[in-house]
Amino acid sequence: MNRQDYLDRTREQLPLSRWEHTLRVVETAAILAERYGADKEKVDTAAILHDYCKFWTAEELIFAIKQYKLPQDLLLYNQELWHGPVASVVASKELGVEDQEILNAIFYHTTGRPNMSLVEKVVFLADYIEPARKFPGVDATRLLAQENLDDAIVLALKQMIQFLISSGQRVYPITYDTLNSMTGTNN
Ligand code: DGI
Ligand code: FE
Ligand code: FE
Ligand code: FE
Repeated sequence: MNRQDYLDRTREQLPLSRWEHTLRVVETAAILAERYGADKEKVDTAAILHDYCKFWTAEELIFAIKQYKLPQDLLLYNQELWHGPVASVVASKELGVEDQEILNAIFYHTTGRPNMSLVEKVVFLADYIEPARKFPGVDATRLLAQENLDDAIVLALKQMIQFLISSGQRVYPITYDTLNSMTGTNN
């Protein structure tokens, strides 16, 4: 499959508003890739496909998590965490994506993970700061994203975790692990 196939297939999966989000993530990710020297083609493919399964039903996502033997603990956390790992497997099995860095960027786009590659970091941050995102702290994150990729990701993770805690939601451990891995020990 070529780029146009990825775009066409993704558009078929998504309502218009989510498709437009995807296009904004593609654009934002391209700017970050340019700034930080990430592989543009990998970033582009991962950004196009990152929310491929966002509108699958909970039943479909649960079925896929079991069938493909994805981490079963995902099922104990927010449903928002399910679409990335499932999209990564679908990209591999149905869309012919073979590159592990692209597949990881899709898999971990919601949670992040310790030791993300440059491609993963760019997709993670682009998803958080694309121009239509409107939550407290997003502008500060956008500004930092122009200066330092890791600092911007750390701020994004802190804000995400604070939001989850303040709204009474569980935080998936990998999200904490990612923040810890990017924070000094202070001793
Ligand atoms: O799919 P998108 O809306 O574009 O963005 P996303 O895949 O990054 O999903 C973000 C949502 O996931 C956000 O509303 C917070 C929610 N979420 C729930 N539990 C967790 C979580 N995000 C992280 N990073 N970690 C969690 O444990
Ligand atoms: Fe997503
Ligand atoms: Fe995200
Ligand atoms: Fe997204």
